[in-house]
Amino acid sequence: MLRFETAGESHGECLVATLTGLPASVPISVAQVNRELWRRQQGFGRGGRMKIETDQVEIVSGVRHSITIGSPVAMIIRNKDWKNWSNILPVEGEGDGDRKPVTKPRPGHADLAGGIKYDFMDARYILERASARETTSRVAVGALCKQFLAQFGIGVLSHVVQVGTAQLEREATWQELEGLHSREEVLLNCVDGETEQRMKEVIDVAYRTGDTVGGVFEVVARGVPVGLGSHIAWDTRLDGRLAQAIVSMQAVKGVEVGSAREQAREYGSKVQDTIHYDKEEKRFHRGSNKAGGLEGGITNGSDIYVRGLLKPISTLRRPLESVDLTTRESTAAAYERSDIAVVPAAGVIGEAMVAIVLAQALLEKFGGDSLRETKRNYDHYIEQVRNY
Ligand code: EPS
Repeated sequence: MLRFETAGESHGECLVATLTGLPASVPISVAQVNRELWRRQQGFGRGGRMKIETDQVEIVSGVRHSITIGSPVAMIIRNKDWKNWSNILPVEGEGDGDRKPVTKPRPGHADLAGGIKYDFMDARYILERASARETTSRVAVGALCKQFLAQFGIGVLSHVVQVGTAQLEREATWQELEGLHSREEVLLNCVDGETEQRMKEVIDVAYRTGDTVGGVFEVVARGVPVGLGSHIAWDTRLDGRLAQAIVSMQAVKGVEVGSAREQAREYGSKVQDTIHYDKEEKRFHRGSNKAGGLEGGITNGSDIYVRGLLKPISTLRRPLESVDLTTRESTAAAYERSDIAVVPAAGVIGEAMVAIVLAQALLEKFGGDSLRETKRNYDHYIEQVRNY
């Protein structure tokens, strides 16, 4: 079983992640993890925090001489901002700083529901963990899973298809996504320059008006073999597991597998991917990929397409109406520093989540304590599929 956990708070000492169950001898590059962390920090619409932080991973166990050794991989990413908060959020005692209590919960944030649930009048204790800063840990874990998946020729990439009302009106090619991945400057991670400018304009309006804006990102996984996940039970269906992974992301309110929204409007004859057989090459292929690479909760060998639908983030410079937890009087919701739009970053986090779920599904199917063993099992299965 491949499993991961994260810990850490937005303004605490560091973010932490552990990943247990990667086979031994998977080559690991720390630079590749850092590259993914850098990508998560990019995008027009990010707030002041990203100027403070330069997220860098420290791997403290599980990797030696650039390979996994089978033991849990533990990682730390330090918050540079901690130096400004160590007096405000000390582990023991009161500290000598202002406690900065948050008593004006933001509509749409975890502040109020979390405050009631955990019985705190200070939403600080809730927002510190609810913050999307936690996704730094997820991206670090995803970066390890990507390096594992690469051993099987599987790649996971993303792009932004919508910011507010500005929408990409065409499909992106895999080569275009690779091009985005290697860019040294990220605007909005959209494959079409003109659409990207329109997306930027939508965010400009939000900047000017003290508002925020959401959007849609798409994650594509290529090279995934037929047969991951299973139709046999609700919790083995891989589309369901991917959906859970995507909707677990902060600010994500919806998920789409393949062209689900379009399919809901069409007749059945228009939306299935017809089946064909090439007798020379002795293999099945499809007339289209509207299913997004998944049928019956099983990967079908086509590319996987998953989209995440992000609401606009809930910290607004022009705050909405709320109620003060101490006085119970109407008040404007709390505002500190925040982001305006985070769709490109969410795409990078979505890649990490998809990579984690695929790595789990792959290991469930092929097992193995060492990469050599997993590969042997994988190769035998691929041979069986070829002879089907
Ligand atoms: C951050 C995500 C956002 C940022 C945060 C860093 O968190 P949230 O989901 O709470 O809005 O705003 O930075 C701050 C809270 C801050 O101090 O500026 C991230 O992705 O790293």
